[in-house]
Amino acid sequence: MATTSTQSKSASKRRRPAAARSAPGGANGTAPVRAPVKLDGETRTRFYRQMYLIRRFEEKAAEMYAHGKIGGFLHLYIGEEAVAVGAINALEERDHIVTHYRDHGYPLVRGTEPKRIMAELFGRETGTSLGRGGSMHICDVKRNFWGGYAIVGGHIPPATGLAWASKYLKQDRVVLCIFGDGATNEGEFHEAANLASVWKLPIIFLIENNLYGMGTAIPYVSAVTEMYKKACAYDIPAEQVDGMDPLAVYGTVKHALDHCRAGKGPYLLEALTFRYRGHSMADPEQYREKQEVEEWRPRDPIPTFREDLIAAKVATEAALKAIESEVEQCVNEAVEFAEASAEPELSTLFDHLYAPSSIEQFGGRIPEAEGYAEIYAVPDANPGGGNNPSGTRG
Ligand SMILES: Cc1ncc(C[n+]2csc(CCOP(=O)(O)OP(=O)(O)O)c2C)c(N)n1
Ligand SMILES: [Mg+2]
Repeated sequence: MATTSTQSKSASKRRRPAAARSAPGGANGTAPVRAPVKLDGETRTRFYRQMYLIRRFEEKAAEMYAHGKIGGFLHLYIGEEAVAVGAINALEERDHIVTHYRDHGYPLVRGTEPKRIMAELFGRETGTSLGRGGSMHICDVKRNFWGGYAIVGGHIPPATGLAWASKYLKQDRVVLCIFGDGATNEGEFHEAANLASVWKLPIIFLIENNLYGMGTAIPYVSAVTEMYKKACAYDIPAEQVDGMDPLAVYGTVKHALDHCRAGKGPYLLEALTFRYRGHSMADPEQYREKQEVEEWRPRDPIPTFREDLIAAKVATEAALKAIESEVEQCVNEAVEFAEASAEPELSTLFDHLYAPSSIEQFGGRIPEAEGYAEIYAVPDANPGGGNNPSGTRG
């Protein structure tokens, strides 16, 4: 129905796009919705623990941010946990993961120690990036988790390059490249999707459609509001999947992996999900009604999956409570570890900027380090505390 005034048009755009909220469609909207896979009770209970770990880890991180213990940006994944758990459990260890800045959940599922991720958020030398990256740049190369990129869409071309390397070297490794709905409006996405299709690269483009890019609802910035439809421009098969159901995500990613491993080229998935918190800790959420967030509460993947486990007699209430208190302890220990860890020494500021081969090219010296002390005053404390000292937005 046509809108009659600017005001009503704005209001309708703020509401969730009806088309994107309907039942997930199949490959390019034509195939039937994929039936959820059946997994044994132990695996499903493990999925629950992983989702609960992400949730409690991030709730604790938010608390630490409020106390000024974590600086810079902090983008929470609360509400989207089923996507990471379903997708990453479907992968083999040799497969690669490349993602955006909302990145604490993926390494938690991949097996990175929670205390090293928390230490990274605290900017400590025991962190996953030795305290130099912070929240948006968690990485764990040993587990083929390549991070954590802050530039929207910027990681899609390098992820596609990894897929090209895998094909060229005949490694049978698939790349899982994760990004938001907003990133699909960036040129990098289109350029990478095009070449991935032309070269039949083993890459899964996994879009987390949480309805917003920062404070902008999808219809304001995207002519196509159902993300999976963008794949047809590059002849890439695509599906929507319920991103609040880890089993649905798992099954769909497995299917996409089979497609990639068979040499048929890329696959694109759109996980329909929702973030219950603001875009980042600095977001006052003025662009959406509280009611919209409440409407999504019944679909929260954690209590719903918990209820399912009990109803199916996969786990008892007591068993799940035991898991929850073990996770609680694990998160508290992560904070204790981070607090007890040292900040990186100032004298190491220029370490790890270049690969060893590049340093050799510079005659064993780091160019940026030259004359540093004379040019810059050495900061004696963190002036910004837990808030964004640069004043930039992101
Ligand atoms: C190239 C670029 N433009 C703008 C920004 C600022 N920015 C940070 S996150 C974000 C929203 C991205 O939304 P989406 O891709 O949907 O991911 P979500 O945050 O919803 O998970 C924007 C615009 C940026 N980091 N990089
Ligand atoms: Mg988004």
